[in-house]
Formats: sequence, structure tokens, C-alpha cells
Amino acid sequence: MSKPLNVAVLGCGFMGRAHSNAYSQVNHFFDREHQPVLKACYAREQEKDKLEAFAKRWGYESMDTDWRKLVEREDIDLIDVCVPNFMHHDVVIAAAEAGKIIVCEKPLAMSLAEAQEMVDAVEKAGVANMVSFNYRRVPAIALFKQIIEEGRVGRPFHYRATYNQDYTIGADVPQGGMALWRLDSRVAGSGVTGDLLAHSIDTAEWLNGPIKRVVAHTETFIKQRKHADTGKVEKVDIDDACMFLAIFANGSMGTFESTRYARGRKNYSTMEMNGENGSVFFDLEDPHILQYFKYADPATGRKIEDHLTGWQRIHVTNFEHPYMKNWWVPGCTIGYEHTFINGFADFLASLEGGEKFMPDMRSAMRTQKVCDMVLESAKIGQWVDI
Ligand code: SOE
Repeated sequence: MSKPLNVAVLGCGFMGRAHSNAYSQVNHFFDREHQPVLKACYAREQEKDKLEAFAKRWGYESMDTDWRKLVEREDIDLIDVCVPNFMHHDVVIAAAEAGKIIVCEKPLAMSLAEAQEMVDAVEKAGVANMVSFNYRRVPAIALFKQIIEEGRVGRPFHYRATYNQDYTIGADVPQGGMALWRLDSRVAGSGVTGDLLAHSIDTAEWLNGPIKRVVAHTETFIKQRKHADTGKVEKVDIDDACMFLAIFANGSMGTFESTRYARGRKNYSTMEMNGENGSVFFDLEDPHILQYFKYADPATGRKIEDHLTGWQRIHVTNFEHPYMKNWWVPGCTIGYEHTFINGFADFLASLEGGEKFMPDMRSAMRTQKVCDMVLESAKIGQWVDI
């Protein structure tokens, strides 16, 4: 049985493209009742030409430069929020009040207070919702989770995450405007903490449980930049880099590092966990590989390390690996865009009575809280309890 799911995507930038592609592809690879239909798209009036080209390229039936009109349309079932962060709050609340299913890009909000209002609205309306922390749907990261659940890491001691890029090093890079709104705190909320560490925190708590305490330091290396909208040199208020230490509720210690000033690092997100029975390591710049070090048998705890033991590089493309039976034959890799397709496949399954989709907005609010506490700790220079 097939059921059309009429989608309106708000935003026609990087994420608008990633989501449009995922809606177009999901039914080609996963058996789901819901068939997303690209019904409408939105961008602001200043981007009308770009919106027209976007609508044509992806085959949207209609477009609008007033998002409220799309939220009010009876023939739209799902509102997908891919606009800059400062708009998430108002769009999500209006969409919840209109009874729409909601997909929202990360970070959920500009602050915990905003996130709380959004969660209240979606829970009051009882609408299905997802937040697109897409990296949980990288097969190798899902396998990381499986390995932990199988007891192969055992008692965890350390969790280590980095998320480094290098695209803002130049002093002549402007803040604001289409691609660089992430540098404008009024539009983005924060810098690397909300944009990049939110991903690392989401996966860290998913893999290793809740973070209890943090102590952070942030830095803004270039303190003034020309604003693309006003043409004036203005103060930069976002964090260019952030490092924090974390104590997890399970007693393990964590380090988190993120910067947009790591020359040569483009989308370098890594995570490593070291436990009593073994260790696991993942690097997003090598996304189909998961590294695993086996020390002890999870059933007995007995040492199995011997003269042949070493780090295994698992090529995560077998039918036994998460999501991979829906893709190609073993050995053929998938890429960045597939994480969004895998995510929508899980979300549609949850609409059809399957497992509850995570992270939903309540879960993403938790990540927002950790981000806010990290920034608070950097501000006061002290440990903060979450
Ligand atoms: C920008 O730095 C960015 O596009 C993030 O906003 C995404 O969430 C991340 O996945 C890649 O980098």
C-alpha cells in the first residue's frame, strides 16, 4: 500500500539539497508505505532566483517566499526546516500548531529556552517530529553503537571526539549572507559549539550515555569581520573554536575539540572510545571504515589478545552491517547523502508503527542543554553541572 506524504522544504541551501535528495531517493531503496512528494519549497524573497532554480532542479510542484503560507496549506503534511537557526523556533511552533509532521535541522534552536518552547509545542500538538542529527545514520557509527551494546567495549574509561574544519581561517571571509550565516551569532546562535559540537555531543550521549559535568574554553581568533548584508566591519560574536572536558554519568572521562581553524581539516569528525574489553575509533573523512581493537571476550571478560591482535579496519559494507542490505553489494561504499536517506527511512518506518524515531525534539533539546552549558562554562571559567 502506498500513501503520499506531501512535503514542504524550507530553505534551499546545503541542507535543502540534502533533504530534497533524500525524499526523492528513500522509496527507491527502502520499502515504506509513505511516498514523499516534493510539494513546495521556500526561500526568502532576496533569494527568489535561487529558489526558482532549486524548485525546477528537484521537481517541486510549487514555491513560496512566505513560509507561513506553506505552514497553513491543507495539502501539506510535513514541514521540513532547513532554514538558518534563528528561524527554527517560530517555524516549528507554527507548524506544530497547524498539526504538521516536522523535520528540523540541527542545532534544534538558538538556546535551551527556545528549545523548551518548541518541545512544548510539538508535544502539546502531538505531532511526529525528528531532528536531523544525520551522523547516527552513518553505517559505521551505527555499528560502533552495536559493538558497545554487544559488550565488546565493556566498562568505558575514555571518550574522545573532535570536529574540525578550516574554512574560516581567512580574515577576509565575511560574516552573514547566504553561505556564511554560521559566522553571525544573531543568525546561528553560536559558532562551532552549536554547529559542530552539537553533532559530537549527540553521538557521544547516544554511544556513551549522559554527560554529567563540563568545563570549557572557547576562542574567537578573528574578532571583526565585514558583514555581507550591511557591508560594515562588525564584531564577531561566535566561538571559532571550543574545547571541553566532560565527565559522563557512567564514570568515563571525555574530551571534545572543535575548530574551524584546523588547516587541512575539512569535515574531520572523529570519535574514539576506550573500554576494558576493547576500543573503537571512527573518522568521518574515512566514513566506511570502523576501527576496532579486541582485547577480551565480552561473555567471559577473559583476555583474547595475542601475538596476532591489532586494530581491525572493518569495511562497513556487508549485508550484516546497519543499513547496508538496502544499498549495494558488499565492498561498494555509500556516502554523505545516504545518511539523510537512511534517516528518512527510519522516520517513515516510525510513522508506520515502527520504532520511535530518535533523536526527536526532546532528545535534541538535551543536546541543546549540553551546548548551552558548555558555553556557560567557557564564559564563567568553571565546571558546570548539566
Ligand atoms: C558547516 O560547517 C557544516 O555544514 C555543518 O553545518 C553540518 O552540520 C556538518 O555536518 C558539516 O559542516
